[in-house]
Amino acid sequence: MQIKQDRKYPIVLAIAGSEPLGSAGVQADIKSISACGGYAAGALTCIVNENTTEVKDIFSLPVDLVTGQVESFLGDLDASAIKMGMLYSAELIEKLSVVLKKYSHIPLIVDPVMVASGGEQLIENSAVEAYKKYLFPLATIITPNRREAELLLGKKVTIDSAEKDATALCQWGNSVIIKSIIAGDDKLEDAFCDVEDGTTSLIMKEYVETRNINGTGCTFSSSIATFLARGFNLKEAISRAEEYINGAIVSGARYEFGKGIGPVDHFYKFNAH
Ligand code: PXL
Repeated sequence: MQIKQDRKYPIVLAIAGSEPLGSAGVQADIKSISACGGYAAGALTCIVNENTTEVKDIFSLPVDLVTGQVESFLGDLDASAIKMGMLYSAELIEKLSVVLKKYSHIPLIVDPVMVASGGEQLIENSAVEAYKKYLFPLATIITPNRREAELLLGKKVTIDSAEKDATALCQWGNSVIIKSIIAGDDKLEDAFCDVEDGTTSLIMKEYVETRNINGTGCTFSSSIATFLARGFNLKEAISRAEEYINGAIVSGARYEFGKGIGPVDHFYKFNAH
C-alpha cells in the first residue's frame, strides 16, 4: 500500500534545562507538549542536580553545544513554535538570540526562568539584563511569574498594579502573561497583555492547596507554545493553556511525591492511575 507522506507535525522545540525528577525543565516541557497535542523536541542547556527538597547544583552545557543543537535542528526541520526555558547565563542568551533572529517567523515563547518554585535562584545575575536586550525583542510572548516580573521591573507587582506592570513588560514588542499574582486569601490572578491590540486582562484562578507545583511555569509556557503551534491565536492559546495547567495542578494535588515540592499531573486527561 502506498502511504501519502504529506502530513506535518506541530513541532515544538523546547530549549531548556534538565532535572532528574521529571517535574520541571525539559522533561516537563516534553510531557506538556505531548499532552497538548504537539510533537515534542528538546535541546538541552544545562543539567540541574535537585530533588523535591532542594536545588543542589547547576551544570551548564558549553554554549557552542547549545547553539549548535538549535542550529542543526532549525536548519533541517520546520518548528511550529520554540519555547525557551532555563538558559542560566548572559552569554548563552546573547548567542542564542543570534541564531533565533534567523527564524523570526516561528512563534517564540520565552519563559524567563529565574527562580525555582522553592525560591532558589536559577540564573546568573547578569542574565536578567541580557533577557531584555537580546531575547524579549524576539519573543511572541514572555511568561514571567510574579517574582520574575518583579526582578525584571525592579518593583513590587500587586494586583492593583498588575495590568500596568503587564503593559510595561510589553515594551520590547512582545506580549506577556504575569503568572500567579496574589489577589486575596484564596485567589491568584494572571495578568495578560496582548501587544497586538494593546488589551490587558486579569485571569482569575482558584488557589489549590498543594505542594505539587514544581515545573508549573515550564508546563504552562510549553502548553501555550503547543496551542500556538497547532494554529490557535494567542488569546485562544492562553485560554486553553490556563485550562490545561489548572487541570494538571488539581489532579497532581492528589499525589504524594517526595518530601518537598512535587510535580503536576501532566497526563491527567489520559491516565488510569
Ligand atoms: O521550574 C523552573 C525550572 C526550570 N528548569 C529546570 C529546573 C527548574 C526548577 O527546578 O530545574 C531545569
